[in-house]
Amino acid sequence: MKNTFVSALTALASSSLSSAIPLAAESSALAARQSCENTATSRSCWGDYSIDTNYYETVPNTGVTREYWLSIQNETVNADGYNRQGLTINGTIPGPEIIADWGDNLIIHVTNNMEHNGTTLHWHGIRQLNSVEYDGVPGVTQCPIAPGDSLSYKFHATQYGTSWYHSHFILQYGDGVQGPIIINGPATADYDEDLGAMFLSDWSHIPAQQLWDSAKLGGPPSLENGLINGTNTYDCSTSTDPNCVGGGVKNVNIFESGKKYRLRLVNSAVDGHFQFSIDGHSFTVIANDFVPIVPYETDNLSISIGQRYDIIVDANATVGDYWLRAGWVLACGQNGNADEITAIIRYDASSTADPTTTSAITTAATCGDEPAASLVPHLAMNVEAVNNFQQLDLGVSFVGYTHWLLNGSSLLLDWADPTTLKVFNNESIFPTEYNVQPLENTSAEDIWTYWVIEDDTGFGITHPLHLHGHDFWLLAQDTGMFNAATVDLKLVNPPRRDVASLPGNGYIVMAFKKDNPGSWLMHCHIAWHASEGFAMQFVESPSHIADTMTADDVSIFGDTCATWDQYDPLAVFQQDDSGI
Ligand SMILES: *[C@@H]1O[C@H](CO)[C@@H](O)[C@H](O)[C@H]1NC(C)=O
Ligand SMILES: *[C@@H]1O[C@H](CO)[C@@H](O)[C@H](O)[C@H]1NC(C)=O
Ligand SMILES: *[C@@H]1O[C@H](CO)[C@@H](O)[C@H](O)[C@H]1NC(C)=O
Ligand SMILES: *[C@@H]1O[C@H](CO)[C@@H](O)[C@H](O)[C@H]1NC(C)=O
Ligand SMILES: *[C@@H]1O[C@H](CO)[C@@H](O)[C@H](O)[C@H]1NC(C)=O
Ligand SMILES: *[C@@H]1O[C@H](CO)[C@@H](O)[C@H](O)[C@H]1NC(C)=O
Ligand SMILES: *[C@@H]1O[C@H](CO)[C@@H](O)[C@H](O)[C@H]1NC(C)=O
Ligand SMILES: *[C@@H]1O[C@H](CO)[C@@H](O)[C@H](O)[C@H]1NC(C)=O
Ligand SMILES: *[C@@H]1O[C@H](CO)[C@@H](O)[C@H](O)[C@H]1NC(C)=O
Ligand SMILES: [Cu+2]
Repeated sequence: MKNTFVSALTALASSSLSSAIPLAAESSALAARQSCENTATSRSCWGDYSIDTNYYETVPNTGVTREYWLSIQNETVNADGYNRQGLTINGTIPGPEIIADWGDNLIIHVTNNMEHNGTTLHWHGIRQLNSVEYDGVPGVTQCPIAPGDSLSYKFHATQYGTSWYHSHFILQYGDGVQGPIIINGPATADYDEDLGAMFLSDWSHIPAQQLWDSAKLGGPPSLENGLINGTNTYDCSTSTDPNCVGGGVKNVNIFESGKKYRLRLVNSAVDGHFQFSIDGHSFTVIANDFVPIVPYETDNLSISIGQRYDIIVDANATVGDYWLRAGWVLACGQNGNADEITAIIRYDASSTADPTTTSAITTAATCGDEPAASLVPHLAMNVEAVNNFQQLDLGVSFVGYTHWLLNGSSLLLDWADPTTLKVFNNESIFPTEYNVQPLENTSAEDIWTYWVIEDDTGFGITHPLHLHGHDFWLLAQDTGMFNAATVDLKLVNPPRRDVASLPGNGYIVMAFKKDNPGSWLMHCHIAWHASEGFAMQFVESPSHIADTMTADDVSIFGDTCATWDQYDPLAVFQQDDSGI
């Protein structure tokens, strides 16, 4: 296998690929627009661009390159007063904030400083337009980064807003390999201050990887706690466990009366579905995932794993201390500290009092997403009438352990032979367990593709589905069986995003544009389910993938595989999950 890919890569590298496909840059129409500065009272502005710019076609070219160095390491962590072995990025959970402006180039140098695991980083929601080799999925877009090796991920920030990066290798993100990525850009409503990303997650006292052997035999395990931006308290007062040392703290943010604060919410859990709220405050929602939306007001927000919501909170309550809640929705899973996954908002920085709990909202009884009617993209885009649905039914089988099936097949990848490499080798028939759906456009007009995912398991579990490489248009999302004759499709400016929930015993209909050559994963973002094979990949315009890579990209890709191949035979631990 090694020989084949080396020759394939040599062939590619020498085929005079001098430059990648250029990104859409300034259009002359926009040059005519009057430049307008982004300030607290003009957040829709962005220089020569604005909130009205069609960011799928037009992206600023700032010429700025932002470089970051990240180290993935294995160490004892204490997020909530309990000592355990964890995996961090530069020593923290969440990892360092990666921040850039819309249109910047990013170069992120990732070093695997773990002793016994490969790794990758996936930039969740980033389209990776014409840069599939930096999407960070082992066995799909790259070989894993071997212990001691480094990989420099390079991509252009074609979108703006809030997201997270995380390992896509086994269950590593559940053990801490996750961090915020923020791309500054215009917004659909004004605010004074940006408080940055706020991660909502669940947290285990036993490493997720140690739970895997039992977790895979049944439903997701109940983890001990949840964290807000990497921190929480945990009651060790009656514990005799020597690792329960106590001293965990709540995340605290200070509000100044009269100001408006932007918060960037990210659900980075392995199993948790959150209903976010702040006692005594309503707030305005301005973006879902990387898509700015028409602002709407609410006092609670349902956030599925992988989803992001940007909100603006008006500091207009009576001066005091308030709980901010990542309300655990019990209908979707269990947690040992479900009622106390909280943070604190204070109007007086010197206060140390615990908030009173009088104004808590009632926790939702169901796991669904925000209603589609609330999620109206600001940049309105319609979908062409549907002419051809393709359907994938979700099933389950128990062969040794739980395997989720899409159209009868559970994902199983060979890390050393990623899909992209197979494409370079001109293979057009993929192993069944790679769960490949080919996507080709026959003409420039043949751009849309339509997919139905239907839950036929009878389990009634809601699954957050995440698509790589694209935003999708959410045409329908309902319980019951899909029926093409009767389904009520929303074709006029439907919600557009990169994660949506497949309702238990229901279906989802999505459309997206075949405009990005690559191998793109679609998977359930419940980490246990992804490890249990609930995933497939679209291999889109494979004959154009090589055109998107420079000779440099090709040789970097080859180096990562070559180093992994040298490591693999010595691996202490063998692959024991789907690979993602
Ligand atoms: C794949 O096909 C292309 C175009 O036909 C050719 O140039 C290239 O050498 C082939 N690569 C391999 C590894 O066979
Ligand atoms: C992460 O740690 C490395 C050293 O391991 C350091 O060079 C780098 O600056 C750190 N990165 C950030 C973003 O703090
Ligand atoms: C982390 O360190 C522990 C303790 O030394 C070790 O057992 C484990 O294999 C290490 N994990 C990785 C991923 O290197
Ligand atoms: C990763 O490391 C953990 C120990 O931390 C081990 O249990 C697991 O089997 C390793 N997995 C792989 C695929 O290396
Ligand atoms: C959360 O942590 C990140 C660093 O990972 C920091 O940039 C951000 O400001 C914090 N957000 C809040 C709301 O505390
Ligand atoms: C605070 O602001 C929200 C808008 O975010 C508004 O709905 C609410 O009525 C205001 N509350 C008070 C007490 O002014
Ligand atoms: C949550 O917000 C929605 C509106 O977005 C509202 O209809 C519902 O009553 C709220 N739920 C609770 C428990 O407050
Ligand atoms: C599902 O599997 C069947 C039988 O293997 C096959 O005929 C069909 O094309 C598959 N459907 C899709 C959308 O891949
Ligand atoms: C497929 O669509 C792209 C636009 O995304 C276009 O450039 C390309 O020519 C189309 N392919 C064919 C075969 O028409
Ligand atoms: Cu799932």
